[in-house]
Amino acid sequence: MSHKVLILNGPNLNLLGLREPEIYGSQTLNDVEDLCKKTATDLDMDIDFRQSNHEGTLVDWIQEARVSFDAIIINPAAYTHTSVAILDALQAVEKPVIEVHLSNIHKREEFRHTSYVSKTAQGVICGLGPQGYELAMLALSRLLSSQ
Ligand code: CA2
Repeated sequence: MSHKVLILNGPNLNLLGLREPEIYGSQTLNDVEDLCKKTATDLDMDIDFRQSNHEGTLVDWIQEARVSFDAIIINPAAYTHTSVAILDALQAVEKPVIEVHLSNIHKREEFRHTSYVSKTAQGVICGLGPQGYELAMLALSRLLSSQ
């Protein structure tokens, strides 16, 4: 049976490809979704790709994963560096989590070097652009198949 993976994107990622291409590249969030859908077909994975600008919505979606998904891939965007609520929700789910960032947060401002989400993530991928989502899906596919 194919594994069900929830892919979540945090605030302002809906602007991807439309602003700041020097940091985040020229691909839009729709392009990233298309890449994930293609990868899901290759891996026989069932994905649900979502974006919200609201912390509470992201928390609600993470809680949904407790019964409806096998794992989560999350780019929490700015909430990475601020949100104990998202960390608590991810810890409560007790499913594998992979954290993804398009940019290399460690090469950027000091405040981006800290991630609350990393405290609960199985793995963290950053700096590889949209390919990071693809690699996270591959890693989860292997992990879930070996469980
Ligand atoms: O590199 C990443 O993926 C980030 O999660 C992106 C966040 C940032 O706050 C994190 O530190 C690193 C920002 C997402 C906002 O994306 C935009 C895209 C285009 C234009 C403006 C914002």
